[in-house]
Amino acid sequence: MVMNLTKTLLKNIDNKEIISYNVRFDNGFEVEILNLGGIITKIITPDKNGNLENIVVGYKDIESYIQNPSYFGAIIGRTSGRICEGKISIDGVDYDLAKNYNPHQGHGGDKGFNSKIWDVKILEEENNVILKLYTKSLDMEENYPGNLDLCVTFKIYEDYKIEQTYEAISDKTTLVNMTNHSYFNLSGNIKRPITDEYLKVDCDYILELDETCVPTGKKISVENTPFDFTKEMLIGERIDDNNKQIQIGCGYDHAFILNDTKNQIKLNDIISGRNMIIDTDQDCVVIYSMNFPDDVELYNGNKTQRRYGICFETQAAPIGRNMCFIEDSLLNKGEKYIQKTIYKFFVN
Ligand code: G6D
Repeated sequence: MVMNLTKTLLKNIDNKEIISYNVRFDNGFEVEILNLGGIITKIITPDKNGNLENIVVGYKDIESYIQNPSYFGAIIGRTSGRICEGKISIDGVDYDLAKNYNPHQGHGGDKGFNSKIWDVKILEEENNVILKLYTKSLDMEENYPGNLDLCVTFKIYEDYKIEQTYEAISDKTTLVNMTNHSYFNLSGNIKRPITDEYLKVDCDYILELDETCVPTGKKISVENTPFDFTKEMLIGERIDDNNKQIQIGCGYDHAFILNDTKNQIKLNDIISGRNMIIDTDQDCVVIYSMNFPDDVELYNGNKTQRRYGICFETQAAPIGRNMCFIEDSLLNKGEKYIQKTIYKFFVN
């Protein structure tokens, strides 16, 4: 395996170094990850004509990633998605979490895992490079109980595959529900909207959202709805349908309950010929069609635009009304949280 690994010091903040780790194989496959939030800034793959282009949405500069209002590419935690009114109860003890997604908590609170500077260890194997990211989350950080030891592993294979493993262990029973918040766009260098791309999801139900975008606890069959991707469908086909759940999310911003199969999510861009498959051990994936873009400059010189990226946030069900689904995020004292999600890329 011929590969280049480049570490680059991007900036010093609060006496800590923000460093990018760039892995590039001789076939052109390139992945770049920051120690800040484990942010994926580049996944470069060829299109059907061999053009190497970035298929994740990203900002122009590191200052924008420090703010990262849209969580581009970041590790999300302790929890993903919203927690209804930021209220949880664990072993009979009530906790009030930050309402940074007013009136709810979102993505782990005011300072979630996306804002941490992680320690990084690098290992090289026969056909892959492993980046292991480590950090701690202290007891009552963002008002969650328990001292957490965390490790997120990116195993990057030269045959266009990224295997992510999320691990956590806590000295008290707490909540952990992590994910990655990359925005994918297979057109390459964010050329076209993701409404041009086709999606297939092995999912028969979504979680119903209330008007404030938290789960009600009910499931809705996708049959004959804009959420039915059981057969490949153009993302733009029904994204603006006159459907109550679409109107609540202003597009897709919903937890799709995944069938217990492999390779549950398939994204396909016919014009570039690029394909992506996601295989996860998680029960859900929140699919977010970038309905609320921020106004920050991207690496291609444009401002962030609506529907120019799509997120597949593999996770346990977000915690909704009456703390529904909280049991899916519980991590008992001394037990290990583990999640595996694999991204595979190929050209038709
Ligand atoms: C919006 O509702 C969406 C979230 O799902 C997304 O994660 C965030 O923007 C970046 O709040």
